[in-house]
Amino acid sequence: SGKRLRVLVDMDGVLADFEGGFLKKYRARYPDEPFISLDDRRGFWVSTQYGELRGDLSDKAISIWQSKDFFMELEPLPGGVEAVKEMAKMDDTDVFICTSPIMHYKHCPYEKYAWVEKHLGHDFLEQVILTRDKTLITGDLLIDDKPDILGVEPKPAWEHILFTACHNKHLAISASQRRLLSWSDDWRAILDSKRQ
Ligand code: DGP
Repeated sequence: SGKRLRVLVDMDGVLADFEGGFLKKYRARYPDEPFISLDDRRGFWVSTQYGELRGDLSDKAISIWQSKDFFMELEPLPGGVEAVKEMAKMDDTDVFICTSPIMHYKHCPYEKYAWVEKHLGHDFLEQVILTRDKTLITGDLLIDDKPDILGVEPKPAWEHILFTACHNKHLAISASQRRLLSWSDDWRAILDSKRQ
């Protein structure tokens, strides 16, 4: 057996339903404004697409995830919490949650910890990495729904596994890039492919 496997798992769009939670709260707060169905979502940045729909909707979208209880109340995506718990119990495997908090810091960082405590347990707080630059974090795998993960490190240690989300499902990815279609997909085989 070789060295331990280190898996970095993103939170929003991978473990927590950011897109579903956003749309539900946007429609409740702005019932008379147009919205973008999850089927019509394109591009990682929600505010960009809302701004293209109508200029003033970008700020309305931003107001949703800047609100108290937004991150705390996100629903878990199907199978994610269970997969992470199983991963964490595997031999020679370290799993970390690697998530970028929004810069409006009043609620988001606190609520991300609270979400992990609620869904994965207090001890799992040891595994939380909050960073705006994931290229600095070393790992074998980064499971993330953002198509382009860039930062100051030009050659990150991890292989990025693109987790399928409403905003990226139509994207063509390069021949070398791998996807995880959902937590029902074979994440165990992806982990095994990186073991020595
Ligand atoms: P991560 O999933 O770890 O890369 O974090 C990205 C965060 O940004 C996540 O909380 C979702 C959020 N987000 C989504 N769309 C937008 C946007 O248009 N503007 C901003 N500021 N944040 C966004």
